Amino acid sequence: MLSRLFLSLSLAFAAGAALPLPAVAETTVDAALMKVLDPDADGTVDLAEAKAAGAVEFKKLDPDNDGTLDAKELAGRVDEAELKAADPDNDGTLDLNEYNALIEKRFNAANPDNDGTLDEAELKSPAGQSLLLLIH
Ligand SMILES: [Ca+2]
Ligand SMILES: [Ca+2]
Ligand SMILES: [Ca+2]
Repeated sequence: MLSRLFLSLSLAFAAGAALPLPAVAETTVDAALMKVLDPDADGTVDLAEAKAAGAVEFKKLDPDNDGTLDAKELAGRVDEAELKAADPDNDGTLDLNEYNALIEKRFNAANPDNDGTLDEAELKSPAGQSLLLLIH
């Protein structure tokens, strides 16, 4: 009886894993998202598009409008070690230039074929999801 239950549970898990449902914290990469991130509608996101979207996101994350993002404002998107690495002037916050450099770093990590653009599959990869945290 127990093993039967276990078997049906395993089957349910296997079926669930086959569905193209994203995990909870992931950004869904769909037509609506691409419309925002891909204004030239060529089906991919290039670095300029990523930075443009990042500038919009930066503004959203900076409600006190002081031009920098601190650890609190970056919570859930940039962890402490990454913030340190992305903060060469060591003031504990990221300005837009530092934020852009971090976008570029994550963009390159998400672009293993090095073709200058991210397609939907690359945006869905873990590295792509990490970039989306900064630009959407
Ligand atoms: Ca594009
Ligand atoms: Ca800084
Ligand atoms: Ca690519």
